[in-house]
Amino acid sequence: MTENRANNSAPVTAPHHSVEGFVKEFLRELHYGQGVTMERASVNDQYLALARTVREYLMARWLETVRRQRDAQAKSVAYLSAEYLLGRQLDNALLATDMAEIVEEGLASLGIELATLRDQEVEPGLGNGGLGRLAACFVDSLATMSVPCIGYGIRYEYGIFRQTFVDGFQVEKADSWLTLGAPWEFPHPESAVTVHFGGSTERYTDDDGVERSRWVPAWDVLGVPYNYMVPGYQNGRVNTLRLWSAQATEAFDLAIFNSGEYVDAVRSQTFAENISKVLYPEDSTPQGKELRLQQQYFFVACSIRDFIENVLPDDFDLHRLPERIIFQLNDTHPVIAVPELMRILVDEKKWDWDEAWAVTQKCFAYTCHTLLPEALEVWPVALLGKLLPRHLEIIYRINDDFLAEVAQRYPGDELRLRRMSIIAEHPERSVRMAYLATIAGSKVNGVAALHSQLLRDKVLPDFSEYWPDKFTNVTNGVTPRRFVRLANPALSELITDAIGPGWITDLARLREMEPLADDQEFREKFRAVKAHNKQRLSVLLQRRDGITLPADAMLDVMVKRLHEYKRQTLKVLHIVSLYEQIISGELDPTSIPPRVFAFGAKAAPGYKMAKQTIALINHVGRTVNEDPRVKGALTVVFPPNYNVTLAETLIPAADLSEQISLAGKEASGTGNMKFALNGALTIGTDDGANVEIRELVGDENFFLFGLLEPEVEELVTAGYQPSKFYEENPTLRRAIDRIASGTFAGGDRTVFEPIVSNLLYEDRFLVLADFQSYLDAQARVDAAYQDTEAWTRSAILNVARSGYFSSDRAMWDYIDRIWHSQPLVAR
Ligand code: GL9
Repeated sequence: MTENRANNSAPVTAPHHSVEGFVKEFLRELHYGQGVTMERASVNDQYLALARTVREYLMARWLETVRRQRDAQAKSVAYLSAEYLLGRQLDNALLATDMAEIVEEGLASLGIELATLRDQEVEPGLGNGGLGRLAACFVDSLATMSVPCIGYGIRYEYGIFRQTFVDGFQVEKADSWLTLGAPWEFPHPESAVTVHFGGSTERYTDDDGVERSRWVPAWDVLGVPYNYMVPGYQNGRVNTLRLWSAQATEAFDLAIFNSGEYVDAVRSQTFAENISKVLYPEDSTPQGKELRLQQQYFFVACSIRDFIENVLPDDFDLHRLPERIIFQLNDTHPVIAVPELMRILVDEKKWDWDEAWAVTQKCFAYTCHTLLPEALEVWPVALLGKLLPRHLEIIYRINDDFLAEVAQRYPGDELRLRRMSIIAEHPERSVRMAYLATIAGSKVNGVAALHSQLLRDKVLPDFSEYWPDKFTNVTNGVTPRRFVRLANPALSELITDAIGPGWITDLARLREMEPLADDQEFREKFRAVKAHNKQRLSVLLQRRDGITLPADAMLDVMVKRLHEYKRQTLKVLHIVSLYEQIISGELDPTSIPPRVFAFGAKAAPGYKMAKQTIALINHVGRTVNEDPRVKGALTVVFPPNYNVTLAETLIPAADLSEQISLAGKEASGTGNMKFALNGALTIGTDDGANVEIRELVGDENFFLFGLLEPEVEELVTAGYQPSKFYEENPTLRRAIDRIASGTFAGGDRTVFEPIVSNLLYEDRFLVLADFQSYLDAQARVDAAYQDTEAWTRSAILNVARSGYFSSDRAMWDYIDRIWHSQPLVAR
């Protein structure tokens, strides 16, 4: 029947690629889609009509991509990620279709400004930070490289919270990103998938007389797929991102409603819909929340079912599954997919255990994104057994088989067995998801060279000894489309004028700019670009937050989640120390280049120390900005609600990028890459991808400071005493005393007392140990910035030598080292 339909269907074509073609389609969308006339259309009507029009230009490519992928029977990547921090869609779609100029002109002819409509879009913030943004960069790259990929995730009704400040303290507001319409999504309720939960397992004898286990679940929900286009850059490809929304199987109990119990009538609906209601705003440390485990199982169960039943052909022999799919596990969040696939093969398809395990092992690969032990997800056995009893049985069996193998290789090594068991016994019997992923995955990778090394040596040493070849590295990358071409049009034009447009899809070609660092005229143009971007930021901050940026100051930026290991506190101590020196008359404020310190950071709502730090930054900022003695030498700005959209204007304006985590704690970082690519110099520790950035851009174009990872280890083992550093360093002591004195809290000494005593008596992340080294490096920054030509030269070299950090390169590395899949066209 489908064949018949296919034969009779008319080809899908895009509207004409011209101003007239666009205007006609836009008006049609406004009239027939939005149901308004031009005269009556609100900005939102216009935006929605525009989005739908641009969508039409992508539709033929999308349908064609899906068809070709089906026909080619190529191997696909299924990226399983609980987060996709997508950012706004309109500009990216305009770039992919090369429609920006046509649209701008077409709208202008109707008296509409494209920029106004652009600002109407609420970004889908379906992620917390680096990990979610990385997933968005990866799917962008795969589409641009014509590699078959489906991104699977959750369609959270509320994404990452909107941050506001009340008296300098963070207050969270719900992110209702869907309320004004969601023109980029395509719901498919007819393709909903049922997902089961709870209940128990039972033994039974099947028709062939074989003893088997099966799951008798207690309740279920529906997973409704919402498809999103992932357009490749001007290559005619559009991949799919499929996000799942939870719905009740029986939404509404009419009998209960009719008896007047209105709340009870929708109870099961509310319960089910809660599963995809909201993104967990946690940074790294998981909270043992049942709902979170429900979310994880919900989306992977939907995704595996979808791939097997809807993407693969009907008669597909699942023994060949590894030829068609690799499920990439983005951190441990989707790892419950492993026992789920086993359950399908063993319980539903009635395969032998060993047969199923052989296939399953080839279908998964695992990326670890952390080094913090507290961030490695574990699920209490009691919780897992209650929610997913059959999966728990399967995990036990995987563990038993694995430990039997280990025991054979290391006879009598009881301790090793206990160390390597998927089941931890203390402090509570629980399932270590990273171990399960490592055992099941064909490959395990870290996200920067140093991180992968530490992963092998420190986090999973027994496993890397057991399977040395299983471990590999893929250094992260960022998409040059969004973070250079779209975010920095002025720089893009300068680069394209110099070396042609090839860099947009082959970022290593930025190297061709290297000689231009020595070209005086080019340097002037490069500075003009920076100045332009600062001006653009200044306009945005004024309009967005009423923040006034001083002109002609160095822009020093620290944007990332607020976390102790990232050490925003070190940055604050630097500012306070300068302030202290100025007001005591030691430092002439006119002797240093004026600086703007810009922060952007959200704190997990339950993370007290992080929230205090936000307040401290805001309060220090207020004091410093208002003090006439500072003479404008220091300005602190902290626009609330840092997100992808703000990053796109902030990063291109930056002179200095702060990447100051304690060595050995930041797995990679990706903001660091975005800054370097946009011509900021980095002040940073020897941590994460900073190591590789410094190697590539050259020592002389990077401000390194701080302890190295082995030195951190050494100091901690020897018994680190932060108070010693406080006592022995008067500059440090005065900065801390200044905070303790209450100066920044209207004289109240209690407000920031927890931060002060944490620094003095605990300081888990060695802020005080690295303080002097950081100050020295900042003095080198000041000196370097005074030599404008040399600074510009370094900035240009940062751009020219950072092409390696394209997510396209990262994707080629995954293909070569992990997936062994191929693009549909030759490289
Ligand atoms: C993270 C790491 O902390 C970062 O160093 C890394 O760059 C990214 C992407 O690999 O992954 N892991 C993690 O849990 N987060 C990261 O940013 N946190 C958030 O996404 C909030």
